[in-house]
Amino acid sequence: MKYSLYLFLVSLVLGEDSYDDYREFSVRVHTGDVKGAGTNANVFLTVHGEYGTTAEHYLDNPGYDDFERNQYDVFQFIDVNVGRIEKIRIRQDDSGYKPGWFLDFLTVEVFADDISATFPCNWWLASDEAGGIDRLLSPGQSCSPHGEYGVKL
Ligand SMILES: [Ca+2]
Ligand SMILES: [Ca+2]
Repeated sequence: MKYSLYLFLVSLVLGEDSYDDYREFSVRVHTGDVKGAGTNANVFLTVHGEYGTTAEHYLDNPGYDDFERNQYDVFQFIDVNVGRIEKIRIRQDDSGYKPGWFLDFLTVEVFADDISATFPCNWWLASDEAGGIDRLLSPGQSCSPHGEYGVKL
């Protein structure tokens, strides 16, 4: 697995003590099933947790048309161990044709620590919709201006 190799290389650079401070994050995204939901804009995710914050990660499966209507997409990246997930920043760069994106939900998981956080956005990330293209969300928090959806905090 390429991520195992990556972890190995990280461990060589940082030393064994630091190896344990890195985690593989798995991100599962469902684009909504409404007209125009899909996007070809570039999408970026940052994870904020109890111990710190990841870099901003470009969510892309190369050669694949991500973020299309009613489609599930899965992404993985390695970054620092942030512990319990407290917030995410999700944004798109408004590029491409009809870049508005209807994000149904997004789940971030760290399998190694049995950590999972779901963000039931249920709304547009679009420059012409409430909230715009750049959102900071807590677990269970909807993006919708029409009120909560899913898990109540
Ligand atoms: Ca796309
Ligand atoms: Ca669109």
